[in-house]
Amino acid sequence: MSRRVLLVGYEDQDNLGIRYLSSRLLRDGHHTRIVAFGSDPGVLLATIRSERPDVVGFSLIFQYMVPAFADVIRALRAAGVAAHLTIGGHYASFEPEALLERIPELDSVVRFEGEEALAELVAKLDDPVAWRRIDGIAWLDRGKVVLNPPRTAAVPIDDYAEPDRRDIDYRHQALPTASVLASRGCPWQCSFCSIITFYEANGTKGRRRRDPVRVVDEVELLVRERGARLILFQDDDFLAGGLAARTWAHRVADELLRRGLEREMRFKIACRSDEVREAVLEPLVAAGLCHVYLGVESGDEANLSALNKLLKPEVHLRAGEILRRLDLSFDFGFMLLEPWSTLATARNNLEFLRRFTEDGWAVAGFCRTLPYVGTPIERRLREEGRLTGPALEAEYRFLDPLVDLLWDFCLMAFEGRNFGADATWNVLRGLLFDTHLDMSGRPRDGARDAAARALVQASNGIMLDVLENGLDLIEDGLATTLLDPDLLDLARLARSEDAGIRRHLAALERSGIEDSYAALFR
Ligand code: B12
Repeated sequence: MSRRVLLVGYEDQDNLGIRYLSSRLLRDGHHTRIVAFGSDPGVLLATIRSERPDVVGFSLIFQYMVPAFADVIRALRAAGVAAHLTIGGHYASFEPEALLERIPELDSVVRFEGEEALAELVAKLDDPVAWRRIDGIAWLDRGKVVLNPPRTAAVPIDDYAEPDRRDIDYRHQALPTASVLASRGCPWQCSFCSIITFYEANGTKGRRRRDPVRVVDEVELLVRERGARLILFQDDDFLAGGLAARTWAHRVADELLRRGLEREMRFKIACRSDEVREAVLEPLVAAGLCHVYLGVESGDEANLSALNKLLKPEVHLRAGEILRRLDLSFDFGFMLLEPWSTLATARNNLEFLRRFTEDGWAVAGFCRTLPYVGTPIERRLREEGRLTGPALEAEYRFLDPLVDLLWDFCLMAFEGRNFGADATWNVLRGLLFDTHLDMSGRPRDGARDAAARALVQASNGIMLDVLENGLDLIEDGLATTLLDPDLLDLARLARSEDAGIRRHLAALERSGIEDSYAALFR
């Protein structure tokens, strides 16, 4: 029986989760429609009225969005929507009970990789007994959460049909940008990340790599038939898996070159610093690699150990040098503070950021570690009795109240610079990516690239100087509260300087750096 399924998800970049679900349902002959999640339920309600779906599936990829999803789902029910409402994603997979208790308007939660479970749910929809027996879901039985047995049968990675992109008009994007997944999972066990626990619970521990020829088939279709010019590989770590992974990556590069695609597109990957080597990256650069997202996270040995990154700060510095030598732009994730941080580790991170970004080749920015669900850090903080509140709002204080003061100072001083979708950190990353990109029909403007780098150098310098002065005041006991006049002045200075940077940025931005670009770094 062909069913109508509406899939709703956050979509700054192609939401591959719902697009893989859609292509799986299309294979079974169902009718699917994909819409981006928006916090106004009215828009979705109108779509539901016109689409009349049997099932509405919500993709919750960021846990902080649970309240927004809850409001929309509640409003849909209140408006009389009778479709089966289901949800999936990391938070839903790890916390199905909490989610169903928080949003009892849902009918079910599909846990972990959802393609097969959703296909079975849709197929058995009109048999209320049968669908409630499906493995890998949770549902509400008169207010009581029922967790069905996990789904164990793993789907071979090359059996997944390519994501459904029928509705995406790449050609009208100023820089046509498409996302591709060349593998799923990651072998590394970083304590702040839920990828390994997610795929372990999915019965597919580690990393599964797709056939390189199939990966390039997908890229070729996107470039030559859909007009994509920039490919974002969304693999958590494109080079994870030692020699076998490097050989695999080089086969992807060889296949791109064999088809001459390096002349028509550029691509971005994410990887670790200890995977950055000239001999490993040069073949990828020849095939069109233009940008790397580096999982740096910290420049302090104790922090890196608490984050279980299994590498040293100098490995990051070496990776930065190699990426510069290969003329690759890069951006990186960075946590100034993790739950076991001290003022000394914060100072080491500050000094590391100075060395790593002093030339403005990359934007310095930071956040702090958040105890996301399913992560070893969340578990450890709970065991230490330091995590207060339910997983979703879980909060922790640092071991040293002076580190709490430092973090509160950072929030006050760098609110617009480091935090939020429109943070200067993100916009400057977008700018550097834009100015450094060099491809046929879009040659790099060397002067603009240098100007962008100078602006980033200035912004990095201001942030690090303010942070250093704030740290000095706190460490020397000269500032003991957030209301300390010197801290307030420093924060005011940081914000006014950042406003200055934003004015220069506006002047530099070629009119209308296309949204798709800025979205890259939001
Ligand atoms: C691409 C990506 C982004 C993109 C945005 C993508 C988009 N849609 O616009 C960008 C770069 C913007 C981004 C930013 C951030 N990201 Co991000 N991102 C990812 C990444 C690397 C890939 C997502 C993907 O394509 N996965 C592949 C698909 C196939 O898997 P999937 O999405 O899990 O979907 C499957 C299942 O979950 C399930 N499923 C999912 N949805 C649904 C729905 C239904 C109805 C069903 C039945 C099943 C189902 O079935 C799907 C198919 O198997 C993931 C890591 C990952 N591997 O998933 C992190 C991840 C989602 N990001 C994460 C985070 C924390 C962030 C940031 C907050 C980081 C930061 N500090 O800035 C920001 C937030 C930005 C913001 N706007 O608020 C975390 C979320 C953790 C959490 N518990 O909330 C993840 C899990 C990474 C991690 N290691 O922890 N991100």
